[in-house]
Amino acid sequence: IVGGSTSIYGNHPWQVEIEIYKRGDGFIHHCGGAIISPLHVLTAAHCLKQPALSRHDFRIKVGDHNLRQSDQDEQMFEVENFTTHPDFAVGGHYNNDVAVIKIKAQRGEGFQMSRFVTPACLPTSYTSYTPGTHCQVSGWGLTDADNYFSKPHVLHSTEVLLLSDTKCKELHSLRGYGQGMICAGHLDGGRDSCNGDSGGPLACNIDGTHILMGLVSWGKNCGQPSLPGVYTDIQYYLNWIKSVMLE
Ligand code: 4AZ
Repeated sequence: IVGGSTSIYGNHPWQVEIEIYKRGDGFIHHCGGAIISPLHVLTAAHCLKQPALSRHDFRIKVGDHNLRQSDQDEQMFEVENFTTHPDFAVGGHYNNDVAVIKIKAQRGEGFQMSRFVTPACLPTSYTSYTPGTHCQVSGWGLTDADNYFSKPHVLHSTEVLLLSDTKCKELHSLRGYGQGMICAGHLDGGRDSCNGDSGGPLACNIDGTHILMGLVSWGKNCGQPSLPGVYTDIQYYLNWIKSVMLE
């Protein structure tokens, strides 16, 4: 997250941390995600669908805040299976960048819900997409796009505004912006998601309720003027998400 601040403990209770196993390093931060049920996490397909990766390469943490310590409300799970969208293409533009992870229950139980671990509310087909809506994007991604070492230990968040589909198309015309995507940011730059935030939640204030409208997907650099971040449009994939959750 660039142009944001450290989040207040418990302010993003649907935030998930996805770790990946790296030989020599063990499990390290990989991506964000969002809790959508006691057993399911939503994330970006590009976080999971890479050659030679299986469910054993990932580990899921909820209630996490500081990656360098075991937080009071932290819970860790293995992955039972994950389903990437059938039309997501590795290597191409990030079309259909959505995936559902089912976690492996522990003693028959999934996430223990609390004030600090809470599922996100999904939009419905009636939720109206209004440009200018205030949203929060959160994650452990870079805080400085030009510095690969600017990886925070503590969860960061910032406010971004939903932009109209017309504006997103205009600004990302040649970069593959299209159906199933929304964009959010500030035309004068500054506040944005960045590398390492992928898959994480874009939670928007709609009539006073936080609704998971997007997942961090891609962008051109981070926080640059007229280059808003691009997010997977959750509303567009509702039917697919619900069908996978019923499997
Ligand atoms: C990335 O590399 C990335 N500013 C994620 C989000 C954005 C740019 C890049 C959006 O994962």
